[in-house]
Amino acid sequence: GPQYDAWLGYLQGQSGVKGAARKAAPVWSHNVSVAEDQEMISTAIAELTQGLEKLFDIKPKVSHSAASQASESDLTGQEAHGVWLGTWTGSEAVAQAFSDIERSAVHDEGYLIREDKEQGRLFIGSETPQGVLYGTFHLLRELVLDQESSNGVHPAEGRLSYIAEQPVNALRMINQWDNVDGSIERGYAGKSIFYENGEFTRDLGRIRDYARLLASTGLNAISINNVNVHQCESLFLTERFLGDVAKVAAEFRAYGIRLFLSANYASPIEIGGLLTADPLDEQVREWWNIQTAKVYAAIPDFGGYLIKADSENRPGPFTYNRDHADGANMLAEALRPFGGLVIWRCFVYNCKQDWRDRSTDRARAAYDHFKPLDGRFADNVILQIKNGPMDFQVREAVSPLFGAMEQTNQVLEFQITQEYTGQQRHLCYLIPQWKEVLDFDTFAKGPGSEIKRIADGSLYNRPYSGFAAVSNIGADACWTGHPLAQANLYGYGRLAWNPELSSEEIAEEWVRLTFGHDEEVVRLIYGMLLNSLEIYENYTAPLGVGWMVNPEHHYGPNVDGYEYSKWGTYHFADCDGIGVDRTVSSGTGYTSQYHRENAERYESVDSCPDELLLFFHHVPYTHVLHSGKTVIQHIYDTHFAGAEQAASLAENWRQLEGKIDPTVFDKVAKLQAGQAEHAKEWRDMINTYFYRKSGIAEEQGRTIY
Ligand code: BDP
Repeated sequence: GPQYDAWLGYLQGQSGVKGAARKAAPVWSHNVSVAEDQEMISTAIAELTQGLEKLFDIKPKVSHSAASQASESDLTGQEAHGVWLGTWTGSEAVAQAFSDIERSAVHDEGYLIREDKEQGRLFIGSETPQGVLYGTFHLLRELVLDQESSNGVHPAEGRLSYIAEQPVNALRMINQWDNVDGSIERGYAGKSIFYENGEFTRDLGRIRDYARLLASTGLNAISINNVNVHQCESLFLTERFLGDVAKVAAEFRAYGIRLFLSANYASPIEIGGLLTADPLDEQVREWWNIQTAKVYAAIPDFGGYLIKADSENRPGPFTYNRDHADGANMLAEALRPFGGLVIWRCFVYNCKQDWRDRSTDRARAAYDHFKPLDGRFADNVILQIKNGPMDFQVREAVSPLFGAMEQTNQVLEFQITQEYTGQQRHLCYLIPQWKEVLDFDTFAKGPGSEIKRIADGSLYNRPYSGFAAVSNIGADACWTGHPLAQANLYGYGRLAWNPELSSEEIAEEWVRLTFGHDEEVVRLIYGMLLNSLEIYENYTAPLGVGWMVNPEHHYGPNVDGYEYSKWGTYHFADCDGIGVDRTVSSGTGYTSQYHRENAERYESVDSCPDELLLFFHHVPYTHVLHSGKTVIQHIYDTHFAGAEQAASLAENWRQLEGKIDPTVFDKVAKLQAGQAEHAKEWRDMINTYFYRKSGIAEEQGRTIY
């Protein structure tokens, strides 16, 4: 169906009829020439022919020739129209289509595309087969977008003539939180596509289809099991499952995606029969060396281990009075001979500790744990840091660890799965949130030290860096539960490739690729996406304070759900005021974890931005925001507005009836109606709670309880 193909539907729409392109097929599209016999190049050819066929209803002729033959003489012959694709060393014809200067502008996964309209030729070239594959997906994307020529955004002429692309981030990874029993931690799109009932799936085709989607957005790495690794998944490192893991790795390899595994820190005990997992114990180190060698014997290009240790009841080096560097470096040593990486998560805090004093502010935890270790991690260790210090809230401050560790490799972790942002039942386009994080200036090396420059490794010139994110897909027919939640997966990949893309560009691309070019459809869905984050924020936890969700499953309003628990996620509302005092002068001192410019801005209630006020300060309900409203009136207003806006999202969608695939229409219509209802529940719970706490009436006399 149309939603299964996601953004790779090539305008086939609901009928699945080929050849929906309005423009004639370009002359070059009838022939494809290739000189290399390489798996990813074969993938590129298969994608190209399939895409051209779907879009133009033509069957391109593919000719394979030896590298030496596909040279200038070929190009001057009669059949000189066509696409040539290949690497600089593998295809002379491709290499010759670009100048030395042009070729030297891209490396590794970067690529060049040149369309020679006069001669009817098109070239896709790269240093690597992977680059050729990315170039091919780029070409196909442009061809689909190019079918729309009426507006100025995508001018018909010259759109293709010359393209040079280089990914900004080297590691562009996705994390599955799938368990071998077939469930997915924080999965809102059905069961796992990887596992069923304790075994690997036999449906490798679905995994391959997922690999296509990921590669088409430029992603190049995946970890295939939950960061909370239980004993059954620890066995992935052993003969019991390694053959299965290797088969999955092969599917991803064809699309240039490197496979990683989440590993259990206590594996030497759990599956190795040792009595300790002490990272400095010789036997333990040897166990990891041997086990890792076995993994590489099965999967020579294995990426490495993703580790959650000493966090939320997971084992780790603390048990042995060792620190995270000891733990990570032990694994780094086992992986180094094979070029593997340790990706060590910084989501570390004490989840069994109530609020005692400033030191127990959960927001402080990652920095307090890891900052002192800067410089101690092996060079093939990368720390994976969540975008914020708490946990993927709709609004929170950015993690102060970015910009705090000059001598440590870091990747930025986002959550595509909407754990705290409506669980793929509410519409919440997350790209604008991620953009704010990426554009945040840490001032680590003076102005211009944005998080995107730490994530891409350039600020500190780090050898490894990039993006990771928790996937939002499952066995659901449309992959993502809510069909429009596909935009978050697509956007994540595009942003990981190039963080300079705007939320608007990504949204428009996604809508056009997925739904075609009907201007009414594009305008409506685009608008819905771009407003959705603000709407969601309006009717949920106010002013950056976060949480207020039901414990455990995290769906739906519950203002005090976490208020008296040990998890460290508090709003401190009483009859006088609300918010967490994280200042140095009177609070937890968290603000001091930022560089001076930000520390000062957040420390003072006067300069703290409204949207984060309650993240940093405890204020009376009558405190006046920069907006001119009191905190309490802001809470009332945003919640009334948010519920109305959620209703209008549903209203907007209904206007699309008859204009898009009926199955998709119905599915989203139901979800949006549900969101509108649920938003009212949020509004009423939160407004009533704060009205009762504060006793302050709503200015306009609207009904609160
Ligand atoms: C939280 C989730 C939990 C994850 C944890 C993590 O609630 O299920 O295991 O993050 O990232 O958001 O490790």
